[in-house]
Order: sequence, then structure tokens, then C-alpha cells
Amino acid sequence: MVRALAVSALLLVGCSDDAPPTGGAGGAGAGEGGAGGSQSTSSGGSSVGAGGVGVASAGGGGTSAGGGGVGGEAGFTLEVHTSLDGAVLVLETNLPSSPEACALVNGAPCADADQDGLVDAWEDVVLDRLRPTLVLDEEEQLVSDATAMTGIVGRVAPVDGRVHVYTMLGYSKDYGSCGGFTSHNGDSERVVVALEHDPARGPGGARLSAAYTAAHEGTITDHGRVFEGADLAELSYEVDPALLEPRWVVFPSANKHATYASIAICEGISVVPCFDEDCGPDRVADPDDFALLMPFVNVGEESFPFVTELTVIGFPGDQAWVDQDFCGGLGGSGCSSAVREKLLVSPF
Ligand SMILES: [Ca+2]
Ligand SMILES: [Ca+2]
Ligand SMILES: [Ca+2]
Repeated sequence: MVRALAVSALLLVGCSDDAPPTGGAGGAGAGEGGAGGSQSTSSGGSSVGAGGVGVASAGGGGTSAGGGGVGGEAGFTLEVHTSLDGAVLVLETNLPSSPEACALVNGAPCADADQDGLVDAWEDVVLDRLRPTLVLDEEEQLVSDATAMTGIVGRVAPVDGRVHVYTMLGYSKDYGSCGGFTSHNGDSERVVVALEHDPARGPGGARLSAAYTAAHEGTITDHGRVFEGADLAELSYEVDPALLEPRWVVFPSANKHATYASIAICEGISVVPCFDEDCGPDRVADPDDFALLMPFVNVGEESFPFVTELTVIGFPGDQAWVDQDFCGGLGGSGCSSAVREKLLVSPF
């Protein structure tokens, strides 16, 4: 059953930074979850998965590290905020992204267990705050499928002078189109963002530099898109109801889960009749029931993984770093593309 995130009315956030001080508590809680250390962080994020909605997931993670669990050391209080600078999402945090800078901050969690040159707790903050909320179509079957599982397999790594944030959007099933045609176990979709360091936002500050939404990736009907420069203004944001700060929103097509940056882009795509794309909850009593913030797990890097097998995020038998089809924890054949390629292939 989908745990719907209570998203109040998809408020478009127009202006820059208005970060409410109280919202910070939620943010910090989330972040501290991440700060708990690489391993626990990852599982913290995912265990949330079992329990509840993404935002809760953040908080859930927080419990592991919360209350000074951050290495058990006093003297560092994680601060995390998101805001919009014009049309560009920015992340502000006092946790440095580089282990060298982090080592100079008393009490900060600086482990880099996946050895990619980024503080693991910072990677978790990024996944927590920059992963998108999914706004589903009113005909999306997973909303009423009590057996449905969803979860994000995440990787954060330096690539070509920027930081890439890979989020494999995992669904236990692709329900197919045209009455179940092309349905299969496991659905591995993704979005990817590239970040640039933004020192004005603190030692871990970052701003969105590019975003990619995958839609039928690698097929003849591939409608994936890269947003960069002025096109970043086409992305959609909501006020996260738990954090009261902006969060990215994307729109998966009904039952196939191709991911679009806006309803207009989704519904502007027509392939062939009956295979066209529908996005967004139209004519429903409560749109909040169709907002989904998936729990996440940071799987580290291929050479130094935090997680390999994906039971922790609800997909037993599936693998993060093996070149095998993703079956959404259900097994079978004719499933979806390997998670590994969703984490390693740059769309930029
Ligand atoms: Ca790292
Ligand atoms: Ca990493
Ligand atoms: Ca799909």
C-alpha cells in the first residue's frame, strides 16, 4: 500500500529563501539520521521505508543518530535547509561535503566509508532533501495495491567536477498500459541531478546545476530530458509539508512510471493512442493521496558499497551492484533494467 505523503496542494514555491526556523528542526532531524554514520545512515533511510513516508523516513533515520548519536560527540548540531534562489534549488548546510574540511569541524560526522571523497553523512543529507516527491496519476494502480513496494536506491558521487545524485525510483511492479499490456515485475525508473558547490550556503552548500528525468529510457519512445541553465525553471517544487521548505516534485505516468518534470510535459507526449501518457491526480477527492515520497537507501560506491542486496529497501533478491534485472523484490523474468546502470550511467 502506498503511504501517501500529505502534500498540501502542491504549492508552487516562487520566491527565494524563506526558511522558517522551526522547519529546521525537521531538517536537522533528517540530517542527523544521515549523520549517524554511513552504514546506519543507509539503513536508517531505508528502514524508514518500512514504516512510513519519506519525510518520516528522514526522521526515522534521525532516530538512529538523533540525540547526539552523531558519533556520540557533542559540539556539532547539523543544520540543513533548502530554498529557491530564483528558479534554482539550493541546499544550505553546515556539514562540509569534503572530509578534509569536515575534519576541522568539532564533532562533525566525517566518515567517507565508500571512499568517494564525499562525507557520507553529507551524501545522506543530499538524498534526504533533494530526492523528489512523486505526484501520481489518478489511475495509478499502486495507490490501491496493498502489496506494492516503492523505494529509492541512491548514489551520490563526484563526477566531472560536480556531484551527481542518482536516484533509482524502484516500484515492485510496472502495471503496463492499455489494460496491463507490457506489465512486468519490477520497475526501475530514475531521476538524476548534478550539483555545484555553493560556499555561500555553508561548507556543504550546493545548488542544482542540472536535472534529468528518465522516461522510457533506452527505448524507441525515450522521452528523457535534461534540464540545465534556463530550463531549470521548468522544474516543479512544492512546500514539503513536514519541513516547510521547498522540495522537487516529479510526475510519473500512470502505471508505467515514466517520470516527467511537469504535468504539461507528460501530457504533451503522445506516442500512439492508448499508449499516451497521463500524469497528475485529476478529479480526485484528495490529491494528497497521490503524493509519494519514497524512502531511500544510500548504497555507496561499487568498489566500497554500503549495501548490495536490496532487502533493506523492500526488494529482496534484487541487487544494487550486480548486472541483473530489477524485479521489485518479486523475482521472475522479463523484469526491468538493472539498478546498477541507473546508478552508474551519467545522463549529462
Ligand atoms: Ca562518501
Ligand atoms: Ca557515494
Ligand atoms: Ca515503467
